[in-house]
Amino acid sequence: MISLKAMKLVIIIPCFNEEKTLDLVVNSIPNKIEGISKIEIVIIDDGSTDKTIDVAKKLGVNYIISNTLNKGLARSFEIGLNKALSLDADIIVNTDGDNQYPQQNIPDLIKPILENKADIVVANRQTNKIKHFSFIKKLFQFLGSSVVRYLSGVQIPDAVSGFRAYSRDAAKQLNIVTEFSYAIETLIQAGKKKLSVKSIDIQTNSKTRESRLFKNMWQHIKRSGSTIVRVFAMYEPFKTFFFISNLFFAPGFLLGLRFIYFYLLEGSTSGHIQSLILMAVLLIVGFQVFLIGLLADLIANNRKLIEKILRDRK
Ligand SMILES: Nc1nc2c(ncn2[C@@H]2O[C@H](COP(=O)(O)OP(=O)(O)O)[C@@H](O)[C@H]2O)c(=O)[nH]1
Ligand SMILES: [Mg+2]
Repeated sequence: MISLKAMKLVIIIPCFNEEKTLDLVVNSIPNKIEGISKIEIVIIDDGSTDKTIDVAKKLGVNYIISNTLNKGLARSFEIGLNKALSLDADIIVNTDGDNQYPQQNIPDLIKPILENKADIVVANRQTNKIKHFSFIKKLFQFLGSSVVRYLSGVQIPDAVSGFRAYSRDAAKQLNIVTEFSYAIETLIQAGKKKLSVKSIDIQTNSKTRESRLFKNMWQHIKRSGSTIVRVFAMYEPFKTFFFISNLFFAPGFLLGLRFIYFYLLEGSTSGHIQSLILMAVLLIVGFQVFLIGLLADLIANNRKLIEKILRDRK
């Protein structure tokens, strides 16, 4: 959308026990940005047990939403996004409460949206250059981002960076349904909904504390993997089930050919009971999974209609 009116920027900051760093974040947010007439800050306190709320009040941020209990980052992000939309934000920026991201880059982050060249802009942390990331962590960041790029069709280097800007229209189209990685989920949705996603390079601030989302690498990989598979299946149900169906159908089909070969060329019909039973089982299962894929595709069409209603309502 090319807007001729004054643009409003809302910055959302999900915070879970960030009393130590929140002031650094808020105080380094630029007061004035070219092309923006109003900047508002929304803190989503995710059931913090420290003094996060007091710090936020002292800093004089515009809105503080307090979750009555810890709901996790994905829910907190969604709450922030909806609040920003209800505040009539034209552009929404998400940054973290641990001051990992350089707030002075916010003008660069929103520029492609202001110029109508992108719907979503993701800051690339250039993880291969971050000194305090281990080799294994870098490797998995790279592999994870590659898988997300492949499945979403969105060509950006850093798929899990949380420092992002969203246009109002993009924010209205995103629906967070998984619990763990909204970063991956929103990218796959953006790709499937043909939103333009751009990336800009940034340098992260030096580390203020350990990542809490990243406590255990294996758990992280498992959860991210499950998010990727589920969101992909949600947007491409037929492709997903067709793939699974072929895992059964193809070997069944080959077994069938094998039998035909024996029957036609060698004239032997006996002694193939086991392989024929296996063939029948594989073909039946493959066909059933194919039918489930058709069904899932019909259900997905329904979801698309619901998403349209939600988009118009937001
Ligand atoms: N770890 C964690 N972070 C949360 C939660 N809710 C909101 N957040 C915020 O999410 C942001 C990212 O968390 P962080 O632990 O730094 O994860 P990172 O993405 O690995 O850097 C921070 O601003 C947190 O305060 C939660 O339940 N757990
Ligand atoms: Mg962090």
